[in-house]
Amino acid sequence: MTRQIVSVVGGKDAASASTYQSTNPARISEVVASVGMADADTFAAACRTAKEAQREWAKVPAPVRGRVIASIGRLVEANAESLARLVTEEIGKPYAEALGEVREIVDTCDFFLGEGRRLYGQTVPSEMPDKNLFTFRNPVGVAAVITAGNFPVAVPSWYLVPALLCGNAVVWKPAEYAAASGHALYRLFAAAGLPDGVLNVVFADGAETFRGLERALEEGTVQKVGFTGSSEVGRKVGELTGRHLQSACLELGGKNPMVIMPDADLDLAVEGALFSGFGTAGQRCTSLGTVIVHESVHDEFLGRFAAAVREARIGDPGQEVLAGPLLDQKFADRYEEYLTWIQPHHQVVSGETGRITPDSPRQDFTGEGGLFYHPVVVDGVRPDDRLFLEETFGPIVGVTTFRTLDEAIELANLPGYGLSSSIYTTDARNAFRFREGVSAGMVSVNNSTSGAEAHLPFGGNGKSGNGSRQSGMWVLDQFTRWQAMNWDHSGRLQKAQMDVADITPDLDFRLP
Ligand code: UN1
Repeated sequence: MTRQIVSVVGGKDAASASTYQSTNPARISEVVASVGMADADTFAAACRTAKEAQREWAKVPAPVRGRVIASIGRLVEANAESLARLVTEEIGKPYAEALGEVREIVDTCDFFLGEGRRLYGQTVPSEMPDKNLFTFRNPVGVAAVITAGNFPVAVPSWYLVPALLCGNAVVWKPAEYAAASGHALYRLFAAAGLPDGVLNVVFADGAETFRGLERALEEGTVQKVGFTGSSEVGRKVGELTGRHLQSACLELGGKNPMVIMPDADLDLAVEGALFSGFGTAGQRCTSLGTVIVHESVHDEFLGRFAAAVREARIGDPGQEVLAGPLLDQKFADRYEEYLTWIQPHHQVVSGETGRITPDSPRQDFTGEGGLFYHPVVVDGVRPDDRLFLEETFGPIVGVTTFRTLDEAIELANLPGYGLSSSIYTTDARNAFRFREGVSAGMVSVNNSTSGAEAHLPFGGNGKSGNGSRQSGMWVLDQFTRWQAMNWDHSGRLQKAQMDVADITPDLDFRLP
């Protein structure tokens, strides 16, 4: 029987305005969940409910909130297989990767459960006697979190877990095509004992969500927006929040470069390029965009890379495959558009392109009934090609060459994104020069562009984001506001900067 799911606001099922069918991209005729879709009114109402609930939640001592986060981690761990199976079923992520994704939620909980006992403020010396200065981290209030479906449970947890730990309430809008996974995660959070209304999940399309968010911002019920998705929508969210004097936490796309130096271990580089280019069917925001390989090792690298890609298994995500299908029909349609960017001056070195079908099989896999695509490597990409400049979410990797490291860094930065990057080299000087010059928020050395660990700052610059960072202690600045307090117990008005003791130095003093 098909799952029926609807938004949950204040602990209760909310009204739906229409229905969306979330399907299995490996077998598109299979409906994973029938999703009741809410409208802008429900979104705005959820924000009002969250605002009410937040007042009490903020009063719960942070160490106690930390215990709730600990329980969420335990519940996710105890349900890891069923959650991962659902992720595989709903978005076609290979099961091993889906399990890794679930692990990332547990890692996030492990990190933040301790933060409940830390969430440090400071005591700071005053310039006057009998006066004490302090800093406190206050919750921001209500966070509206809008997430993509390529990481339908891990990336949301990067927002939800720290936001809740810090004493905020959350209205979460997952991607429609990953609604069942989102709903399952919501239920695990709720089972940990979060009071009703502290976490709300709203299923709605982009337009209704945007209108609902606009209204909530006008009503003053949202103080922070977290958004993971395309640079295009990120700009709109940034504009909207900017009008309300807020800065959103934006995690956007990437055109992530991999530089291969002449001294690189080429087999290692091939392995890294294969995983970051085609793992998750190239649908991570950290997926490899362009390989920038030194001209002296270009032919050797390309030969080995093309061979590895030709051999890679694409297929049923329940099996041991490098990649399963694309996430959803709309991603398949967009990907087919990216394939039209291949120009006569390019060379496709990976074999077939396009959908895997009985007429265009891959080894013995015919891809019937699913959104399966051949992985594509395009050589001869030039700096003014769309393939070089724009994110191509899906299994396609460009290859270009360079002569000097400075040139490689310039090429790496040229598209104007700045999420992840990688360099393969055996010389520490190259690694550090690359780190210094590259615009990306994340740099890998002898490792792929994807697979960041859950407790390092995650985020990008330029078209990849507005400089906000998620994960680890850095995300605390997204979900708390610093408050400075001074307490004068001298019994008189001591004026800052004016009533300060002066110790007079002899500045003319010189040693003989
Ligand atoms: C994303 O695609 O939005 O670093 C996040 C990685 C993963 C997260 C990707 N840990 O590839």
